[in-house]
Amino acid sequence: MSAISKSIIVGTAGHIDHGKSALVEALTGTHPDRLEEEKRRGITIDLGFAFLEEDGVRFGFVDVPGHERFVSNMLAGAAGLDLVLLVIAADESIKPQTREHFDICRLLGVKRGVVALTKSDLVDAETAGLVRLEVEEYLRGTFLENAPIVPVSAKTRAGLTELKKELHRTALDVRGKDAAQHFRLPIDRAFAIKGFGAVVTGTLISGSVGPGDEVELLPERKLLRVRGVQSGGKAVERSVAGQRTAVNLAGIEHTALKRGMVLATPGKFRATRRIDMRFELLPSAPKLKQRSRVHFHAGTSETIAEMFLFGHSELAPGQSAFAQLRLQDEVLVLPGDRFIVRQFSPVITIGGGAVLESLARRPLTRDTGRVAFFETLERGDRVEILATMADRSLGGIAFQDISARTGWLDDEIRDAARRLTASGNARNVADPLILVPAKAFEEARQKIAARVERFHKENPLLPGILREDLRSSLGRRVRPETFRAALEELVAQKKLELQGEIVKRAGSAITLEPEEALAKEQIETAFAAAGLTVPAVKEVLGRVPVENKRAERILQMLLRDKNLVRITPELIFHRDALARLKQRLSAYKKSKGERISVPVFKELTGITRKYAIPLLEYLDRERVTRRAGDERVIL
Ligand SMILES: Nc1nc2c(ncn2[C@@H]2O[C@H](COP(=O)(O)OP(=O)(O)O)[C@@H](O)[C@H]2O)c(=O)[nH]1
Ligand SMILES: [Mg+2]
Repeated sequence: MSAISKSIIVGTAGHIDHGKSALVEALTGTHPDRLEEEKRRGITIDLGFAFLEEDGVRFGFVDVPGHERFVSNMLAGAAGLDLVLLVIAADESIKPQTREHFDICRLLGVKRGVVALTKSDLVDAETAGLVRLEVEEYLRGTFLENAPIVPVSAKTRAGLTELKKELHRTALDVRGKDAAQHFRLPIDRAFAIKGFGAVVTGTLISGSVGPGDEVELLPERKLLRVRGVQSGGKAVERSVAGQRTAVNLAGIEHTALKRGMVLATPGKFRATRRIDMRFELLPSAPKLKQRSRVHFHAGTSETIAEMFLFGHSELAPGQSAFAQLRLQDEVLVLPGDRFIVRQFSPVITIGGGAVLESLARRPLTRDTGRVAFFETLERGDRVEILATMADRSLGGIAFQDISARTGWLDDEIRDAARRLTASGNARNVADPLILVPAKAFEEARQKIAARVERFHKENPLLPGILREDLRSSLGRRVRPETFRAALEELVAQKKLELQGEIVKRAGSAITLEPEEALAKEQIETAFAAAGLTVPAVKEVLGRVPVENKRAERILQMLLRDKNLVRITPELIFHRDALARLKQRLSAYKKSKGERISVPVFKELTGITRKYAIPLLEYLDRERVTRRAGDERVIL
C-alpha cells in the first residue's frame, strides 16, 4: 500500500433514488446506509460514510440523503466537502434535488467535482448521449463546466474504474485543508461505545487532533480530553484536516454532545449569535424582504435566524448584498466559513455566502465605515484587516479578540501586527498585544500633556496631578494600557516627569508668591510652637495673609512634605513634636518598663484626653505602641 499523501472528502449530491448510496458501495465496498430504518425503507435519511484509498489519496466519502425532507442532514454532510460526486441517473436526468444539491455545493464554495451518470445499464446509447448533453448544458458556466462526466453502473460495475481514475485525477487538483491551522471539528454524530464512552465524528476541517489533546467543546465552552482518535476505521496517532475523524472523549456523556457543536483548539474561539456576511440570493429564489426569518446552516449546525440587509430594503433573485444574521442559537463560525440559508416556510434553499465578521456588532445607522470594512474583509489582506479592526474598535483591539475574530494562528497575528505597527498606522501598547490606531494614540498623548498643563495652571501650589486622576480624566475610551504607554512616551521624551504617584510637567517647580511664602512659614511655626497641644486648623489658617483656599493648599504642601502630620481630620502636629514624643516614650521604656497606661501617658506628655487618645491611636498605627487591654506596650 502506498503512503497517503492527501486526504480528500468526497460528498455525494443528487436526487433521491439516483443511485448515490449504491455507487458509494460499488466504489468502496461499504454500503453507507447504517440506520435500521434506512435499510428497511431503502432510502438514505442521514449521513453515511465510507473510505477508499487510491494511489496515495485517501478518500473519505460522505453519502447524503437525496430526499427533500432530509436536506438539512445533507447540509451537515456538505460542510467540509473538497470534491463533489454529482450523481445523475441516466434514466431520469436532472431532477429538483439535483439542482438544490448542486446550488448548495456552489454556495458552499466547492471548487471541484466529478459527475457520475448512474444506472447507465438502464438506458440505450442514444438516451445516454442525450442525458450527457443535458447535463453539459446545465453545468455550463459553473464550477463543474469542465468536470469529467462518467457513465457508470453500480449493477454491472461498468465505468467504475474510469470513475475512480477521474476522482483520483481531480483529487490531485483540489487544494486540501490546512492541518497547520487551529483545530476545528464540526460534530455530525455523537454516540457511546461500550467500554470507551462518548464518541463524536465529523469531517476535520482544519488542524489536527490526537490522543491526549485538550479540546474545547463549543458553544458549550467545555474543556475535554481526547482519549483516542480514529480515522478511516483505524486508531491513529493524529488525524489531520481533510479526514473523516472519530474522537473518543473523556469527561462527558455522549448525551451532552450533539450535531452542530464543534470541537476546537481551546481558548481561541467564541461562539456567536450575530454574523456579518456577503449573502447571495439564488436566481431561482423568490425575492427576499428586509428582516426575513430564515434557516441558517453552517458547518454541521443549524438554527433559525433573522436577516438584516445592509443598504437594501429587499433583495431580488440573483442579487447579492452585505447582510447581518441574528441567530437564535449560538454557533461557532469563522470568517471565510460558508453557510446556507433556507426559506423559513416552505423550506427551500434560497441562498448562502461567506462569513465576513463572526463576532459582529449591532447594526447602527451611524456606522458609516461598515461597507468599507466588509470590503476590506473580503479582500483578505491581513495587515489591512487588522488596521481596520483597530480603527473600528473603541479603545484598540487585543490579541485574544483578534484571534477569536479571525481564527489566525498566533504567529500570523504577531506578524501582521508587526507589519502594521511598522507602517506607523497603529501602536502596540501592551504585551502580548493591544493595537491602538496611531491617531487615537496621538490623541491620548496630546490629551495627557494638555491635562497636565491645565492642572499646573489651575493648581500652582500643587506639584502635579495624581496619576489616577489624570487617567480617569481621559474617559473610558482610553484603555489603561494606552494611557500607560502614552505617559511613558511623554516621560521618555522629557515632556513630563513622574514623582511617585504624581505626574508633572518636566522641570516644573512650585514658586510661591511672597505672601504665600509668609503664610507657609506662619502655619508651620504655629504648629511647631504648639508642641502637642495643637491649635485648631481653621484657627491657624484664618490668621495667615492669604485667603482660605490658598491657605488650604499651602497646608497641603506642608503635609505632603511631611513637615506637618495629620493624625485625624481635625488634628495636625508638627513633625518635631511627634519625634520628641517618640523619644520620650523610648526613654520611658528604658527607665520604667514597656507598659504605660493612658493616665500615665497624659501625665508624661502633659496633655488632655482630647489629644492623648488620638495620639495613642496614631502611635499604634505607626507601630510605636501596641494596645494591650487598658494599657499600651511600647514597642
Ligand atoms: N439498474 C441499476 N439500478 C441501480 C443502480 N444504482 C442504484 N440502483 C438502484 O436504484 C435504487 C436507489 O439507489 P440508491 O443508491 O439507494 O439511491 P440514492 O437514493 O441516490 O442513494 C436502488 O434500488 C438501487 O438498487 C445502477 O447502476 N443500475
Ligand atoms: Mg442514498
